[in-house]
Amino acid sequence: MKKIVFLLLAALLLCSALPLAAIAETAEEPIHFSLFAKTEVSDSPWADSYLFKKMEKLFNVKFDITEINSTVWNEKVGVALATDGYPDFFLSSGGVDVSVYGPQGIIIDLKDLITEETMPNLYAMYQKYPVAQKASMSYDGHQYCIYGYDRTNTREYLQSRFFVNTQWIRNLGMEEPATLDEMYEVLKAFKEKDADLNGDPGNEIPMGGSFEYDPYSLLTLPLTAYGYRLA
Ligand SMILES: [Ca+2]
Repeated sequence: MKKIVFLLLAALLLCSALPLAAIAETAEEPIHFSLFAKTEVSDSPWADSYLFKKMEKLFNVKFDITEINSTVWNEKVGVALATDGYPDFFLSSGGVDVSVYGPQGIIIDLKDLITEETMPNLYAMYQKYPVAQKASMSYDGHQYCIYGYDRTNTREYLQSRFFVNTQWIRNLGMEEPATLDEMYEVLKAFKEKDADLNGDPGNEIPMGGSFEYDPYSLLTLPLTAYGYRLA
């Protein structure tokens, strides 16, 4: 039975350069790997991506990519798995039920294959962030996929954010607010005092935004202080 591996894009970057580099030194013709990639209508071709071009050049491999739209992904993958017409890899986020196809032996267990020798970069990442490997483990204790691990602060995902005029704060002899209460006092001072020092205490608008569109809403912004996430 043909064996396949299910993995994510980010994980591809983490795979070891050493074994494949060794291949690149000895093989004249590139080794082909077939790949099903889950796509959205707005996606540009995977084959044109920097990532795949970089890997093909570095490791003398060629990815034969079949792009499958997310709307028909489950159907196409289901048929492929039922007919042995599946590729070497799947590239998607949770698009294949590894808990079903793993125990059947269709998707191979990577746990013992990820070693310091075979995949030093991924191995080192797992040593540093064990949760990254735990998140990729199946309920049966095997690892049928490699999930990416993004440690970006969720606040950095915000589409929009508010800014405060620190010059006005300095003009009023105040400190930059670190709490909602302090924020309230600063905005109140902006409203009541001459923050821009033009002699008119009534021309400042303390805060601007919208009440209609969530990411810019003045109502939801303070909620981020309590963990509410603006997407
Ligand atoms: Ca003023």
